[in-house]
Amino acid sequence: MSEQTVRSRPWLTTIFSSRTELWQPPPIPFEADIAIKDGKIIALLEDAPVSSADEVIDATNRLVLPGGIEGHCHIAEPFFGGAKLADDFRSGSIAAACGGTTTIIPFAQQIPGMTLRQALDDYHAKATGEAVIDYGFHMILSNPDKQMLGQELPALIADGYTSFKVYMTYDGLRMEDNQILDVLAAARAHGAFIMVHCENDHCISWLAEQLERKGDVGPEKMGVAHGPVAEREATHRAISLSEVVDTPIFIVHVSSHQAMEQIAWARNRGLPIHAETCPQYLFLSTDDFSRPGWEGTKYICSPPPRDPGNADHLWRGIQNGIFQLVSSDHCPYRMEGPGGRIESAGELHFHKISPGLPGIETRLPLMFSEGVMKGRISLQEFVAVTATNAAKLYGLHPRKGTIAVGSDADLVLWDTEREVDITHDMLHDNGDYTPYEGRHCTGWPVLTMSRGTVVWRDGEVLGQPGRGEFLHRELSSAVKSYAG
Ligand code: DUC
Ligand code: ZN
Ligand code: ZN
Repeated sequence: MSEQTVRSRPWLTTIFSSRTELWQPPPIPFEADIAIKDGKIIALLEDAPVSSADEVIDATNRLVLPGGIEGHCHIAEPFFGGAKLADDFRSGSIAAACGGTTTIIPFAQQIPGMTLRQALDDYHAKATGEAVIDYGFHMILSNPDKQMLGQELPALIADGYTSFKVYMTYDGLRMEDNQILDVLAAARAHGAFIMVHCENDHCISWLAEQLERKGDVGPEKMGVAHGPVAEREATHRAISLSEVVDTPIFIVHVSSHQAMEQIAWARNRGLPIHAETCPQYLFLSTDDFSRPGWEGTKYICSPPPRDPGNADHLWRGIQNGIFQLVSSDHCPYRMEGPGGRIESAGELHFHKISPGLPGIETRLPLMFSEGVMKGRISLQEFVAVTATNAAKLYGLHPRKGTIAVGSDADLVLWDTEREVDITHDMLHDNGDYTPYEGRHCTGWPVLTMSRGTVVWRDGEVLGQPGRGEFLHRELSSAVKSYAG
């Protein structure tokens, strides 16, 4: 039994009521002390009796916010192209915690031939004893047969795995429209929330072939083969499939304003379409591909960053509520060494480079600095798109994503005045670069607490591997509210 108080008076503490529903304006920030017992918040007090606490954490001059929830990250997956993913659950969860994130929901990828349960067992074995913060899993579906959709899927939902991802591209993972319809019908029947990677596979492979014939395969051609039209078309198709079945979906990593416009169109028609964008589409652009040699390949992900100017549209999408989340799509590699991107690609060819960028630790600081500090979004919007909405959409609210009595004490203290130039040396993932090298941030998380335990403080990692717990998740708020 332990009792703690985060004493922030007379400084700012942000409280979000556990009754706040998605997209309602969140309450205003106010000052309070936060009393914590056994990892839970037990009181929000004007003046806590600090003498009775085992530990008092001084939050003077700090902003106290709910810990971030990372709803889109790739950790310890077996493959993505030829290179090896750099992070396991220890390094990935430590990097997340150091960047102010207290919950991660990575993907568990079903290798063809495996049952969903076998795939999950595999990921549990990888996470157990390693994760320093709490975690859940979204399951990637690749083989939607009757047995899986009729029996495995409902059993998994009952066990707390309530969100599933399908791909419209990538050999070995891609589903045809009829298969996606089957998945959506099963989701509707059993309450699953389906996340969709929207890119038109045929457009991509056709365009890539044209470029290859001409030998025009530099990193910048990623943006041509995976052009906005391929994303826009697939986004519209996913929306249509959702409409046919009449069930909510979540569109992951929206990169282009063209795809965003499809989502805005759908939402204006009252369709239950939810979506995220990612820092790489807000802070990087096609210009980054023209960096010399292998440098340009550091920005290859799928879908890729778009033209300069596209990001302004996406910011408006965040401001207007078209996007409910900003997630990292953390997919870390090493450039150098065995299993690295250079060795596995063998040549500078946009389609031989394993797609993906690291970003689990920089997501919150970049969004805080460029979003809140530059006045693009309010503090409440920042918390909503990085934590609260993820908790709701992924069935963790009000246990996570809020500072409220009864919620887990997953808190982050921010130094809003800290000036930081990002370098990979200061980060904690197991890759060997950051696409944000040299970028300046104002504001940085200086203490991260997970269920009352400080896991990151003033530059020191304190969380013990294995202390992170698996989270059984409820149905998505999107599914519950749509079912009425
Ligand atoms: N795109 C994905 O869909 N997943 C991982 C990395 C990437 O670039
Ligand atoms: Zn994807
Ligand atoms: Zn991804």
